[in-house]
Amino acid sequence: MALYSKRQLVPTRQILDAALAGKYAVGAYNVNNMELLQAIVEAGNELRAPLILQVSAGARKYANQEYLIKLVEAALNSSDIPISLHLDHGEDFEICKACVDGGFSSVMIDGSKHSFEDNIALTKKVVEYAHERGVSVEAELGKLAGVEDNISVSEKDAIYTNPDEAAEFIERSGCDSLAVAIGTSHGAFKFKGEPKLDFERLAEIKAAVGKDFPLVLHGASSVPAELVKICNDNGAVIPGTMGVPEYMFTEATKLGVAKINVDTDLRLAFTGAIRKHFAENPGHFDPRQYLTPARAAVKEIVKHKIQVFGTNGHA
Ligand code: TD4
Ligand code: CA
Ligand code: ZN
Repeated sequence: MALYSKRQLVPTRQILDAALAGKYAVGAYNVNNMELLQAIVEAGNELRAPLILQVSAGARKYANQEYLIKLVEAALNSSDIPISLHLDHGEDFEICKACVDGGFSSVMIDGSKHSFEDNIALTKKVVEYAHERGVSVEAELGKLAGVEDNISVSEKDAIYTNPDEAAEFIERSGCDSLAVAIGTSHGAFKFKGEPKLDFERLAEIKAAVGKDFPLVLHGASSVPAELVKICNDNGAVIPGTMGVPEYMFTEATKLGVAKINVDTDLRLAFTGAIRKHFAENPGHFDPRQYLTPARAAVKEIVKHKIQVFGTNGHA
C-alpha cells in the first residue's frame, strides 16, 4: 500500500542488496516518537545515508501504528535519502499483516520460539502474504538469549544459529533476510566478562546461505560508557553495562551482515540528555526545553553509528 506522502518508502531488500554490494551495513533504528524519528532522519540526511526505520510491537502499543506511519510520511517529505519502514520482531501472522496492510516496506516474523518446522511454516505464510504486496520479510533462526561468558559448546549449539539449518530455512521459507544468533542479546547488559561473538559460526552461515543473502544482527548496541556515564552522573542507577565493541561491526559486515539493529543506544542518549538537562535546569517544565537536547543527542549517536557502519555517502 502506498503512503500518503510525495515520496515513497524503498523496499528493505533493495537497501540490503545495495549494502551487500557496497560492503557496508545499514543501521535499523527503532522509532517510538516524533523526536527519535526526527533525530534519525536528520542524521541520515546530513551524512547521505540510507535508513531503515523500525517499529516494534511495543512502539505500536505506545504510539499507535497510524501515528507512526503519519510521522514517517512527514519524514519522507522532509528528506531525500532512501528510507524503509520495518516491523521489528513481529510475533504472529496478524501483526505482520497489519503492517503490510499499513504500508510498511518490510516485516520481521520472529518465529524463533517455535520449532524449526513451525518457524518455517509461519515464516512461509508471512512471505506469501508480504511478497504478493511487494513487502520483504526478515525471519529469525536461533535464540538471542542473554549469554554468559563461559557458555559451553553444547549450549551454543542449542541456541546459536546452525549454518546448515539456516540455508534450509531460507530455501524453504523464502525469506529475504535472516536474523542470526551468534552471541548478541537485547538491552544494555550483553556480556559478563569479555564481549565475544561467534564469528566462526557467522562465516559458516555466510558460506551456507551464499554471499548475496543479507544477514541481520540484533542486539547490536554498543552501550557506550560515555552515554551510560551521562545517565549515571545525573541520577540514574545503571551499573554493569556492556555492549558490542564497535570494531566487531567491520568483521560482521565482511561476513554478510547488512542490517544492524540499534535501540538501546538511542534510549541511553535520549534519557541521558534529559537527565542532564533537568540536573542543570531544575526549574524547567516545558517539554520542548528538555526534548530539544534529547533529540540532538540521538542525532549525534545516529551520526556516529552511520560512520561506524560505513553507511555514509551511500544515499
Ligand atoms: O530488535 N531490536 C530492538 C528491540 C526493541 C525492543 O522492543 P520494545 O520496543 O517492544 O521494547 C534490537 O535488536 C536492538 O538491540 P539493542 O542492542 O539496541 O538492545
Ligand atoms: Ca526472537
Ligand atoms: Zn531485536
